Amino acid sequence: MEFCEGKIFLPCAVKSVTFTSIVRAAGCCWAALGLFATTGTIPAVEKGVESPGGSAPNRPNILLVVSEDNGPELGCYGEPFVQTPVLDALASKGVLFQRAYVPQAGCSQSRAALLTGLYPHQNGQIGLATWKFRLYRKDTPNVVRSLKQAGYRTGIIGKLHVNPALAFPFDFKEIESANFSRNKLRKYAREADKFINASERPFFLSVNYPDAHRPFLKTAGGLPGKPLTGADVKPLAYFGLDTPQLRQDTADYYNCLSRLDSQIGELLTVLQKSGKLENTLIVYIGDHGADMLRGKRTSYEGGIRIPFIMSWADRWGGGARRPEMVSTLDLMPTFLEAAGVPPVEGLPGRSLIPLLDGKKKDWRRYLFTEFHLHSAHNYYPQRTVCDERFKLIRNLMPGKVNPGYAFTNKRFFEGVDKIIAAAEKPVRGAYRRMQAPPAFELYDLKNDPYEFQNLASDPTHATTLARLQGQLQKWRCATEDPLLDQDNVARLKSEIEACMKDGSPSKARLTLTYPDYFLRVRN
Ligand SMILES: [Ca+2]
Repeated sequence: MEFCEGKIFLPCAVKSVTFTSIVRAAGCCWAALGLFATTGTIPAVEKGVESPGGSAPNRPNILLVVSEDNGPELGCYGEPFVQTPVLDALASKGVLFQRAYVPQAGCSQSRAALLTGLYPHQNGQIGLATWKFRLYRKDTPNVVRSLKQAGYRTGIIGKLHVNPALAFPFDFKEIESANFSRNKLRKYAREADKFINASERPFFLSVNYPDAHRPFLKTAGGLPGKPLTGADVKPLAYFGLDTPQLRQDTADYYNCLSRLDSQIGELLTVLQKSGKLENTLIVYIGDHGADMLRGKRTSYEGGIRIPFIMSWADRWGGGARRPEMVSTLDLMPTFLEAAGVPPVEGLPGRSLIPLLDGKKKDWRRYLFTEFHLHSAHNYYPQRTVCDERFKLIRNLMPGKVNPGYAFTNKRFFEGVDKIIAAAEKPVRGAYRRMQAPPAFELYDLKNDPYEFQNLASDPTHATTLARLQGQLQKWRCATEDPLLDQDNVARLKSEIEACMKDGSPSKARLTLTYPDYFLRVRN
């Protein structure tokens, strides 16, 4: 049990104004009512919302483009070998955020967070939907419901990947599979054409592309026309390693990004031809970093850092590059403000509109992320805080082996351990630390952007360490982190271990009751 400002942390007993307490207040009763009780509402989302068909003037359309498993490895972010002319042009007309993050480097976790505006530990989607992880409550406020209630048409093309899907009442749904085989790539733009041109009412459309998820397909649907080979590139810098295979992996990852770029080009052409481009707020993000060494499923920059580009006709832009730390948790407040919809109270994110309009001079000094698990293969909870220069990772099971290390390395990088063993000492140390993390990892992102040197034991950084530890604890208390209770850390571990069969997790055997005890009253 940890302490929050002099009091023992007690889930549900803490009566603050945070959104989580709204969820919990219902959740405490909901424990008696059963999971996902359909009775009752969460008042925050109802207040002040227009009736369907509401007619606030000049409400923009909102187009949210989400790519799969890629960090900011694009031309406009300075990546030298990849070809991404469409996204580079979008950035040159709009705004590019240089330091953008997701709250957790996993697909369902990231997507649920951006749609609800809540951290995974607040909304319950802490692992993959395909492994039974889910929102605590199906009536959790979300951007789809809010915009729909305000009269927006709502559409999604590509996968949602959040449980339960019915929590997100999209009017239009197409290509609901993940489509990792990259079938019918032209269908994305065709379906968007149908939806965008179906009505003059404003729309919210989320288009979710399969690239650059594994497998890294060199070509699909004839794209890219001239694929790169390993001889054309250098490995991603955060590997700290260089082999022909890693160069080939990097080349094929870039080929995925080029294909993605072409598809986004087709989508933007559809929007332009509809005549609605000028009144559409466009946001492009990745759902988390690449499925590479020290990438996806980690709290390193390769996992949590994403590309983030915004464009809204000529309202901002001219290729502005913003240094502020932003999160995909900022999207829901941004979209609601753009649509003239009152904000949902208690959300941790902030609208980007006042910032970009030049009306907001102060911005967050600290940004927070987390990790729980992906599937049942890799439970290793972490909490992270970044400031302008430093980053602190707190590992909540220090001394235990992180199963995520072997999961990634054996699955996709067979034999890489020998390469790591022959690498320079800081690189070897980084991989060893990933495998068996200490309680704290402190990195100087200014001088060590790829996180090879842990400064947590360096006395010259003791003040920074203490400051970030304090900020992290303050945030965990403010957001009512259920893993402040070490019993919850251990109980979820037990549930995960109980599904093991013949040395591997079995989805069929997995029973998850964390939505109950993460919110349970303790007294
Ligand atoms: Ca993903």
